[in-house]
Amino acid sequence: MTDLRGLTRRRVLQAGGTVALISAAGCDSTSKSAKTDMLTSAAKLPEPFTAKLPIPPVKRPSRSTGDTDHYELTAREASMEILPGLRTPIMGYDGIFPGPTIKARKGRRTVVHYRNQLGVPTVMHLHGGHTPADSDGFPTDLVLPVAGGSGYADQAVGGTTSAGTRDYTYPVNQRAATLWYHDHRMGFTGPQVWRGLAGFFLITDDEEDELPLPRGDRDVPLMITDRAFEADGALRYPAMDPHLVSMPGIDAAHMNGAIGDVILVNGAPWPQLEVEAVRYRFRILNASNARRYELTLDPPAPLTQIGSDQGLLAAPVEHSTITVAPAERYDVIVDFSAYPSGSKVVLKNGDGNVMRFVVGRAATDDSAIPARLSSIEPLPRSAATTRPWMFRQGKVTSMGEETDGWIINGREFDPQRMDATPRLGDVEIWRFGSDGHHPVHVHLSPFQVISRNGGPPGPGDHGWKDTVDLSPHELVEVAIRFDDYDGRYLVHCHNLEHEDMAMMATFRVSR
Ligand SMILES: [Cu+2]
Repeated sequence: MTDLRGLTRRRVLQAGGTVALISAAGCDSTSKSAKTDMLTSAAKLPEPFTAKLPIPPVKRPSRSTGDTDHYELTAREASMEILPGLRTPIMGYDGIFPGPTIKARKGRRTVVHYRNQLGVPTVMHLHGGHTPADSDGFPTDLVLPVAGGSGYADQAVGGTTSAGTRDYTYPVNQRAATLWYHDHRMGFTGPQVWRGLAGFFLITDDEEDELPLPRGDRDVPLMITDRAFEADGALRYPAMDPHLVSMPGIDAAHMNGAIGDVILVNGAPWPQLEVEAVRYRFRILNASNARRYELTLDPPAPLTQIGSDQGLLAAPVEHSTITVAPAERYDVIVDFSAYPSGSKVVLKNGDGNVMRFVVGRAATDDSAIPARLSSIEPLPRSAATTRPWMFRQGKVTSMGEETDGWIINGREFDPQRMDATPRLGDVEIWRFGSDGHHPVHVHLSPFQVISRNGGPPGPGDHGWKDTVDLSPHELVEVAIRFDDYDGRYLVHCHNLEHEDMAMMATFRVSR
């Protein structure tokens, strides 16, 4: 990784506090095999299904003009009760986790006037947004802390700095979809999202409004994350630099990704939701740093998928299990009228719990799942340009020294290097290969999966996607069109610990 602030490892060691972590991890050149030990909590954990499912508040615009909605959003420190009787310090958009939900309408511009009241640089990225480059949140386009941020200016390698505030402009010229916004600071995205910097950004449009899908209280966003907690309620994350000042990364034992032993939905541990015996729409987002989920209902019922990362599918797809990799979204309908009143239905992750639904009385339900949801224009399956992107473990440079990390096409992230230069308006075929589990995310443009390991796309590959899950030694081909905006964007692994240890690459769309 590019040196941050020119600090050497020795100077960080002299700074104290992080010595044990570094000597136990960063200097351990024998750790050939990347493994992830689950982070276990020291805090007393609640019984499952004792918390009520929170619904993140919907943010109100500070003002709306003819075609634009303006929002004021502040990242700041706060504390919240996640585990009963304990306070957890967080970094939160508007001081809450998840951050407030922003609801946007296709065709109406959204401007977020963002303010960074934290003590460290941040970068806001709208995941899944079709966004001009200067508002996309490139990892070194840093929003410095409002107070005393100048010391971080030299971390903006190949990027820009904003002193305390920055306006992000989203044209929202895209179809209805479940997007989310989160931090994207180079080298520190993992710990800063872990501490709470993530929220929903929901786009609606006329096409979706015309469908008889469940709405109102029966349209429920579910942000699933895993975390671990110290005895005092603080979040446990073994960052190389616990103050997130200069040395990026996580200790070597967790370089495969931070996995916690507590599953949170909308910020609450294994919560419960009382539902009526009708159809519900759940917008499932895996906002975890590294954990993938195998979701089923117990007792069994179908999870009828109506949408993916980038909105409605052409037609519904019934699943008994869905595999959701980090940053992926699954929009599903569950019909609770299939269960007797009083049933307790658990959303399981393999053998583990995620949350529980308690089915109440029958109620009027005028919703339906149309056989045809949307029309999806297929992108051409052949294109002039095919690009390979190989994701694997490899040596990277951190603070001037070689260490284990994650690389793409044999190289670590360099924000000043262009790794690909697609032409505006072109369709290209991108071929993603992997040595392990890597959820691959492309900024700017949605894509269509056209093959998996030479065969047809997988059960989770339908529709327009922006993140695709690769299992070990897989090869996935996608077709992608670079529309509307030129400039510099990212392709990267959305396992946040991989991302922080250099598994990103840059492409520039040119006219
Ligand atoms: Cu990865």
